[in-house]
Parts: sequence; structure tokens; C-alpha cells
Amino acid sequence: MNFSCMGLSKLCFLLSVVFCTLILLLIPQFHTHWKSRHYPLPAFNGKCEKNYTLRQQLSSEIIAHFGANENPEKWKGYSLDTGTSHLKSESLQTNTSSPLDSMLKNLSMSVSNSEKEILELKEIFIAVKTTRKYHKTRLDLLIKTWISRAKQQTYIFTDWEDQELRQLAGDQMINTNCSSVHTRQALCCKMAVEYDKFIESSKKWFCHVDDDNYVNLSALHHLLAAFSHSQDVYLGRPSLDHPIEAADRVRSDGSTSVKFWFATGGAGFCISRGLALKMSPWASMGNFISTAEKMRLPDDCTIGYIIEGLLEVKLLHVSLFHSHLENLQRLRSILKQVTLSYGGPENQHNVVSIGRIFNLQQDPTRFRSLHCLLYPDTAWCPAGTRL
Ligand SMILES: *[C@@H]1O[C@H](CO)[C@@H](O)[C@H](O)[C@H]1NC(C)=O
Ligand SMILES: *[C@@H]1O[C@H](CO)[C@@H](O)[C@H](O)[C@H]1NC(C)=O
Ligand SMILES: *[C@@H]1O[C@H](CO)[C@@H](O)[C@H](O)[C@H]1NC(C)=O
Ligand SMILES: CC(=O)N[C@H]1CO[C@H](CO)[C@@H](O)[C@@H]1O
Repeated sequence: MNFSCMGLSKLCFLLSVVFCTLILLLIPQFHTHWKSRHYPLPAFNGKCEKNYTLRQQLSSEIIAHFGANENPEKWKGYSLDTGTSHLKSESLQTNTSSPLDSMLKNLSMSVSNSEKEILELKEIFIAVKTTRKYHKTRLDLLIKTWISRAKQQTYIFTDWEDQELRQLAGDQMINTNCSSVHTRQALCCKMAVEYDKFIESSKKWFCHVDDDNYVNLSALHHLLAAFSHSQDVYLGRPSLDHPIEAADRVRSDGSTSVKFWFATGGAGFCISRGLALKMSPWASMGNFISTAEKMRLPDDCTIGYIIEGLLEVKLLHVSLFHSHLENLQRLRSILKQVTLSYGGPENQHNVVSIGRIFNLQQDPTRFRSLHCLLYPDTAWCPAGTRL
């Protein structure tokens, strides 16, 4: 008798807990709060889209994760957290040495001294991918800032014959004749032209960035100089914390699957010439588009597939590259990063924290302030920034 009474009150308690939880879940306030923390997603229609969404729910800093059969020791030097996670940012703040330098110290162990070479900044091919509607809003800012310091090796890939831009950039502006819609096909079309132009140039390194990236040229130069361009090198930031898996429709009819890491295009990535040449059967002269079509993957995933999946060369995970999908406000050691980005109009608050120089109204992306800190001798920088 007593026993069944107790059972009944326990059941009542449980039922009321379930009821309260349901009520809480149904309050719309909780939903909007959750939504407002999402960053805008690129409108990829490819297979990686799901994982870009997933990415938002993961912690904002992605560091290298290791496959079960990989030796973590081997990869230790290849990944570096530059300080968005709480613990690590503290240790960085108390350490005066540069994260890039300490990473390179580890990396150089894997490059024999005989393979080291002198790399000049002009031997790096930097491809900036843009589109007609961003010539004024995004590209102008880059031209005024970092591109002005690297005119000879920066190539602008767009989809419109803009006379003003042509006057400014001359042959460095490349009209890809690709469609200006933001679809997987149009993006792959541009990447294919970028690849062909790089091969045509005889430069040592191919680096791809987007029109919302700031590139610290000396940091990039420093990073690439640690390798030899004839080695197989693929450097960038993975956009997920795990490799993606896709049906392999290049080597099979799609019945087998392939797992690989890829560097997210929005943060920028680099490929050595030696490796780029090996990619040729799947990447040159329109082959890139057919590889991407067969695999139904976006441009940056297709690059990862060719390199990791087909050529079996590993992506070196470098967290000094940054895209607008990360929480940039929490990023530390800003002047030491290789690439940076900003949230754009949909997410104005997601910018790097740089004080002084220009206020948020004058410099919503923070790129102008950043540029003045890096290059105080720039004509339009306020005199106060000169040390
Ligand atoms: C600080 O920098 C030194 C020199 O590069 C390095 O050996 C050491 O491991 C670093 N310490 C931390 C906590 O990162
Ligand atoms: C785009 O079209 C123009 C005009 O036909 C041509 O001169 C140019 O070479 C084309 N661009 C590419 C990358 O093929
Ligand atoms: C970034 O660029 C500035 C200006 O050239 C340079 O002083 C700084 O050392 C660079 N950062 C790294 C990590 O090289
Ligand atoms: C395309 C693709 O690889 N999607 C992956 C995204 O992440 C989920 C969860 O980890 C995987 O199951 C999918 O395969």
C-alpha cells in the first residue's frame, strides 16, 4: 500500500519535470537567443554545407584532431592554437615569443637543411577571389591595405570586366568569365582559373584567399619560407574538427567512400608548386570542374579531395589562418596571424579587437586600423601611429 503511494508521487514528480522542460523549450525567447549566436553561413549548395552548419555549434577554435591510425607525435608541430581557447590564450599572453616562430621551430625539424631555400615574397602567387558586387565594398579596402604592399604577386579573380579595376590592377585583374552567382559550379570555375594561372606563372607557392581576408605578408612569407616549394605542402585551417567523408565518384562509381581533411577557402590556404603540379590530372585545363562535378563538392573541398584523397598528402593544420566563421573577437596576438577576416554586414560585431587608430564607424572591419599598426608609414594612417 505504502509502496504504491510512493510510486505514484514519484511518477507525478517526473511528469511535472517533463512538463516544465517542455514549456521551457517552447518559449520563443530561447530560440531567438540561440539563433542570434549563429554566424552567417556561406551559401554553398555542396555536400559540405551540413558540416559548415555543424561547425557553428562546435567550439570556435579548431585545432588538429588526429585520425585513429595517425601518430599524434608526428603532427604535434603541425598544429598550433593561437589563443582563442581560454587556457591557451593565457599561456600565450605570458609568453613573449611569437606563435609563428615556435610553430616553425617545430616544423623545421621536418625539413632537412639541404632542402631549405631562399624564398622571396614575389615568388608567392596570391589569388584573391571576388565577384562583381564586392569590387567596391570589399576589394577596394584590400587594395588600399595589404594588396598595396604586394601588387606584383597578387592576382584578382573576378567575373566582370570592371574598367576602373582594370586601370588599377592591369593584368593582375583576371576576368574568369565565370558566372557571378554564388553557386558551387561558379566557385569551382574560378578556382580552376586560379589554378591554371598559377601554373602558367612560374611562382613557387599558390595561396588562395577570399575578398574578406587580410593577409599579413611577412607572416605568410615567413611561414612558407620554412618549406621547400618542391616538397608536397598543403597548408591551411580545417573548417571542421574531423575529416569529411564523401562517396568516391572519381576512382569508383561512388560505392566506396573516401575520408579527407580540407582547408577552408574562407580562411585562405597555400599549396607548394611541387604539389600543385602533381594535382594537374584532376585540376588543370577544366579538369578541376569535372572533378568537383563528379564528387559534387565545393571548390575548397575538391582541393582537399585531390590532395589528401587522391595524392595522399596530408593537410598541415595551421591555425594562423582565419575565416569569418570563427569568433574573431576572442582572437589574441592579432599582428601575428597570417590571415584575418571580418563578419560583414550580417554580423558586424564579429571583428578582431584592435583598439585606437580608427573607431568602429570609421573602420567597421578593423582592417584599416590593423594596416596602420603593421605599416605606420602608410600615407593615410594618422601620424599618431608612427612610433
Ligand atoms: C614559450 O616560448 C618558448 C620559446 O619559443 C617555448 O620554448 C616555450 O615552449 C613557450 N611556452 C609556452 C607555454 O608556450
Ligand atoms: C574571358 O573572356 C575574354 C574575352 O573573350 C578573354 O579575353 C579572356 O581571356 C577570358 N578569360 C579567361 C580566364 O579565359
Ligand atoms: C606582420 O606584418 C608586420 C609588418 O610587416 C610584421 O612586423 C610582423 O612581424 C608580421 N607578423 C609576423 C608574424 O611576421
Ligand atoms: C559531406 C560530409 O562529409 N558530411 C559529414 C558531416 O559531418 C557528419 C557528422 O560528423 C558526418 O556524418 C558527415 O559524413
